[in-house]
Amino acid sequence: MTSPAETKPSYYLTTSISYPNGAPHIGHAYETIAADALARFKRLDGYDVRYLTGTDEHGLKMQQTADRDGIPVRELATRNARAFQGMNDTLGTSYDRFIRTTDEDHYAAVTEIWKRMEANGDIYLDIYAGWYSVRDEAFWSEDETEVRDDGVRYATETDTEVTWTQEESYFFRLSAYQQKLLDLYAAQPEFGAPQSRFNEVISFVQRGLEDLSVSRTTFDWGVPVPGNDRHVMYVWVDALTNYLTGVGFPHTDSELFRRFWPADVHVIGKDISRFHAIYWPAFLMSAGLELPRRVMIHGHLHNRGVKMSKSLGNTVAPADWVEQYGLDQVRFFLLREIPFGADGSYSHETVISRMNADLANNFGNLAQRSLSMVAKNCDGIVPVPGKLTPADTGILDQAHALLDSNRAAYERQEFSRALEAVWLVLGDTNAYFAEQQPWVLRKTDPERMATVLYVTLEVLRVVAILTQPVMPTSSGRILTALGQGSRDDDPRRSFLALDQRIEPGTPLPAPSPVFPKYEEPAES
Ligand code: ME8
Repeated sequence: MTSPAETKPSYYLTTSISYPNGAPHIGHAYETIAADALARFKRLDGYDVRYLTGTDEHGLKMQQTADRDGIPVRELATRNARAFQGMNDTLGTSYDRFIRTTDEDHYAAVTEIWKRMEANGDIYLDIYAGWYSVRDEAFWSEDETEVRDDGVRYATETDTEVTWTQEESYFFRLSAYQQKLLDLYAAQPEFGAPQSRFNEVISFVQRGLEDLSVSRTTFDWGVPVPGNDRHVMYVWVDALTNYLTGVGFPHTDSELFRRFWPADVHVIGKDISRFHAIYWPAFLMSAGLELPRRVMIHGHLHNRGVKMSKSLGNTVAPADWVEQYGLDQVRFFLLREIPFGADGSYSHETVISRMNADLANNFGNLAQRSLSMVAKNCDGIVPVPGKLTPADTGILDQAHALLDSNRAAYERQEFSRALEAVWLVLGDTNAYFAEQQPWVLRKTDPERMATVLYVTLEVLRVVAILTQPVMPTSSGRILTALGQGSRDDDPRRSFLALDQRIEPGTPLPAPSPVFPKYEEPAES
């Protein structure tokens, strides 16, 4: 017998895995919320979704933080991995596995990919000498570094200190993959996105690729190289392979692997695009594995336009924001305010402006006004509409066209566009409501009032269904207020509910506001 999951198309998405060398900040939350919204959208749209997130626990940076704090590195990793799990709980994310690179099955996966790359002739032993940045966990060539006024040499691109490092190292023959990667980019123009960030990757590859140092001997906090445990693997070989571990690799004949590999999308930040769009496909080609379909590169968040840093004290803890503004408000703000591929800025003012204008006024107020009128004037039951006018059908058609435009936007991870389209319809519905004046019709033409209220409730239903991926709780509450969800076709489970319309005669609970206006706390 086939289970329902097997009849659905599969969809596998991942976030990057964060370094647990400190507490999560709002930038981490941003990536997580975006991936979660995508996972939820795809589930509602009928996919069997697997959503992976986790922590990247090995490497020199972790070791050095632990040494500085005077605690064993494993303890540091566990403590902060919990903090990242806690962030996911706070954000209400729907991941299927939280992977830690210290998990036992991950060692097996990393060992196997290494062996496959070695068997393919792509790994050799040599001496490495170069400028190493601990912060970036990467070597930079001389011309990618510069000595600044303080006499210290920095990696130009990342502003991190580099030191001259010389050691025996295994190398991956990345140079052999230049043409294969360019062929991949040409054959799969959607492999990297957005285009501007993908173009940077392509021109980097066009300039030529050097072989990559993929092992270290100066510390041992990592996965040992098979057959030579004086070396641990370069943390990026280890980290990237988490995406395979998450679907059961090395068990390539397992249900899980066959169902979900290759990944549909890796959601990552702009600083790690090279690792994902160059090294990762090269490793996979070498190991004879299929390539992910897409790498979606998001921008970074800045606090009032200023890069966040611990030393400036301008980082934001996700839990603080959730407490101050509310979870769905934070999720909505981040995805609506900033086009996903672009860098973006946030401030208290921009958050409350979105909360008050978009959520409280355009959505919450329309729901509260129309539902209160139904409670007062229609016995709390969805009214029977009369003959529809062009104004009615116009607004209903707009609302029902949103599924297609949202699908297209989510397919390209353009969350702000999806939400913008929904809010355009909400804006038009507010204008429709104001023009039709149902509170006047109540006396002059009650049947027409019933139709206007019916149309408004139906638009609200569509909007609530489509905004669930971003605001699961609040949109769910609007659906409850609209009497949705007691039947088999619960719109909380499937977009199929969009094929129908709200049913006249549905009893509605007494309405209560869902999106409060943000009020500044009184000064004490
Ligand atoms: O890079 N705004 O981990 P990480 C938005 N372990 N996103 C931000 C951000 C900001 N201000 N700051 C960081 C790593 N990020 C590796 C990944 S994947 C196999 C290994 C994003 O903890 C950053 O771009 O430094 C990355 O996508 C994620 O947070 C984790 O960063």
